[in-house]
Amino acid sequence: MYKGLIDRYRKFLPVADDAEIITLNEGNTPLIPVPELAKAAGIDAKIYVKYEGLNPTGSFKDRGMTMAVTKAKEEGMKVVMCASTGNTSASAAAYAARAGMKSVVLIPDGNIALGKLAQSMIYGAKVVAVDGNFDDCLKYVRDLCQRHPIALVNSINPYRLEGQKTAAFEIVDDLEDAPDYLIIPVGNAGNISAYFMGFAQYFEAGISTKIPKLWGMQAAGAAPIVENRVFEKPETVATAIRIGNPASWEKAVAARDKSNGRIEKVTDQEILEAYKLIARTAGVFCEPASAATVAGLIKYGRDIEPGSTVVLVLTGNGLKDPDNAIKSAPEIFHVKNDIRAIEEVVL
Ligand code: AN7
Repeated sequence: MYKGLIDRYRKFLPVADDAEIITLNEGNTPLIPVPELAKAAGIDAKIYVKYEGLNPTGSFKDRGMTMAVTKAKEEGMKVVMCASTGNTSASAAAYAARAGMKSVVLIPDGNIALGKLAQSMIYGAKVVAVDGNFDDCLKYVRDLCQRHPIALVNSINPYRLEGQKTAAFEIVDDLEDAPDYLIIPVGNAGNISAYFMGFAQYFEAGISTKIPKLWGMQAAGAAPIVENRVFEKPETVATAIRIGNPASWEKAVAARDKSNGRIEKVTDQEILEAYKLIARTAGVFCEPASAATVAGLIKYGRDIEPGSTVVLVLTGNGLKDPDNAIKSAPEIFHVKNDIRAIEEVVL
């Protein structure tokens, strides 16, 4: 039976032999071929999506959280805390519940997707909605965790990246080598850094023959790395990556440069078009931040060498953000309770 990513990749992870593993059997997510996207982008490439929305709380954050909460528990902590644009808070709340610990989450008031808020609440987190943005929340969390015995579980916690790097392992294990390109959304910039670690470790262990070019995608209204400046007021429909001063900025730049990759921006309009495109052509529903990868493929795909293998990381499930889904596809037919009225709209 599959027992989660710590069990599967233990020899690559800093976990003590006798540690109590806090897991929801995260990881082992499908790599789905999407030839429809090659067609839409007009390129000759084998394209796959790594559908991280199928993790237990619906995002890639669970990979990091199984590690971070396992470690916090081992260290005897009773409370975990994070700042979040939504997914980290949902995951932290779930794994804390699993561990019998408390969780406190700081979120930017009014700027997280509905599903993520619902998750944090039902898993029993103390939800603190701050009149500020993610970057403000992270500043307060750093301060509080320094002054109180609370485990910080944002991705500045190094165990988070250790867990998240396993997604790179899974991709290589599935493809039997690394892809040529990996396209990934960039917010706080932890995940692109984690993928680089994972691909580099497998390459150094001789399991893969190359390290993919990492292409990070930021939203145009929250593109600090692309423009090399802090965004004081980040703004984007992709609230998951509405971050103006990423904590892992330097790590992400190193991942970009060492992999011969790039970090680019895509507009909200491009993100929303891509969000609909992948749902309608491939039958895959992801959240807007994840669709930034699809937008990036459409926008920059002409630079991909013909015959390449490309993986897009779809970091979060579309169900997280029902408001944007409904806004993006507003046509719905309201009819009378009557066969003729129904027949009229059906045909
Ligand atoms: C769906 O939950 O930062 O570049 O607080 O939820 O590693 O930050 C979420 C980030 C991409 C960006 N896609 O990853 C949070 C948070 C989705 C996300 C990202 C996030 P990083």
